[in-house]
Order: sequence, then structure tokens, then C-alpha cells
Amino acid sequence: MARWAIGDVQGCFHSLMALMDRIGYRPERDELWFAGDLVNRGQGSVECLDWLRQHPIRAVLGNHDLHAIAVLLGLARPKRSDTLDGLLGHPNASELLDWLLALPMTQDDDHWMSHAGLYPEWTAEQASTLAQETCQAWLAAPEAFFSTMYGNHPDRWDEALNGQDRHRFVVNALTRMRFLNPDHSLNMTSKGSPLDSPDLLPWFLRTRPEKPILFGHWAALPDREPAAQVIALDSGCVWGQHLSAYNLDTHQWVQQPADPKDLAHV
Ligand SMILES: [Mn+2]
Repeated sequence: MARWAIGDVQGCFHSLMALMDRIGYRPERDELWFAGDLVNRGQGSVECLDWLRQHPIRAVLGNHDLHAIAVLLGLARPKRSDTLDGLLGHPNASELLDWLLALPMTQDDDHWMSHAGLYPEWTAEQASTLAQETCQAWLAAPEAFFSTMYGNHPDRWDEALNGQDRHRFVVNALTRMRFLNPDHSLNMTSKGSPLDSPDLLPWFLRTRPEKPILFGHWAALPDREPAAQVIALDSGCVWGQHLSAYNLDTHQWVQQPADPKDLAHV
């Protein structure tokens, strides 16, 4: 048995299939953890979702997956760079939507995973509880939830936050966070490498992991293991770089070069 954590697929279906060949994936034997951003920007979001739905995977939702949900619900307009038309026109679009809505934002076992990482003012257990509370809120009222999901405020955690503000902070911390300001507020303006933003704090320099933290979302990070027990899985497949797999038990990395067929034709 092997356990592999996979970085941001973003609709790069051919790259994903090549990576599965490389690691010799056998569904009856192996376990796959997906760090979110399963869809969007690549050319094969539908193919990826069809494949993922047919395999016993552990996955978390990323910001692109949440955006896809909002678009499928008719609550957000696709952006110019989105490649969600295949999902919108899919004959089973409502099944794809239900499958996405049922995915969690965290996985918690001997490793902990979310798309963006672990906010330093939360324990892994607390973050998982907040994630579950937030998923329950969108399952109870998807339209109300996803129509108020977007926005950068509040940018600081306070246990007293409630309702939409509380949910928006949890979603942003678990699916969009990269840099923090010195007061631990979320800084949503910079996406680059920490080397280019010396005044800002990557979240993982403040978090003290109780167990290994797996995350995606940050393709510009130059280091796959940027701090102790911090595993950065997004190696920019959709930007023409690599799709990464990390073996949870042997710590081996496998990096599959992006298949050009997956990339936007511009
Ligand atoms: Mn992301």
C-alpha cells in the first residue's frame, strides 16, 4: 500500500493520468490525497471530476473549486481565464455540483491537509471543526452561502465572529491564505514568492505543526518543504511546470512535467 498526496490538478487531466502511471497507482491498494483546486484553468476539468468521482480519494476543496460551485449555482460569473464551460454544459452538471458540495475543506489523520494551509492561531483540530461548521452552513443553504462568500474581510480571526463573516474568514484562511501581516491578519494582495515580499510573513513561518501539514495553492513557492513538517504540493502544473506527488510514508517526491494538451491555448 502507498499513500500519495497530490498537488493542484486544476483540470490538467493528461498530466494527472501520466502521474498516476509514474507512481503505479492501483485504486484497490493505494490511497490518494488531493490538495484542492481540482478544476479550472486547465482544459480537462470535466475529465478530472469524472475520474476523481470514480476513485476512493481523500480531497479538500480549493478556492477554484469553491468558485466553480458558485458558477454552477449561477451566483458568480465565470472570469475570462476560467475554463468552466465544460462543467456548465455537462449533462450531469447537478451531480458534479452535489459531489463538489459534499467535499470537505480539511483532512485530518496522521497528516493534516487543507488547500491553503493552517492558520497559525488555530490548532489542526480547531481548523477542522471550523471547516466542518462552514461546510454544514453551505449544505443547509447553498445559495445564501455562496452569494456572500467572496471578499477579503474580516481579515483577522476572532472567535466572536459569526454568520457570514465567520464563514468568509474560515474559507479565506483554508483556501486563499498565503501571506500574513505582522498582526496575523490575512494579506490577500501578494501571490508571489516569499523572496519577493520580505515584509510579509508566509503563514508557515508562524504555524507550529502538531503533525505534518499538506497544502497546495502556492505555485510560486520555491521550496517543496518550506518549514519543518510543512509540505507544499502545488508545483504549478497549470502554469506549464509540474504536477507533484508526495509519498506520506517514504517522503519520496515524484514530479510529472505538465502535458501541453492540458494548458490553455493562447
Ligand atoms: Mn488555489
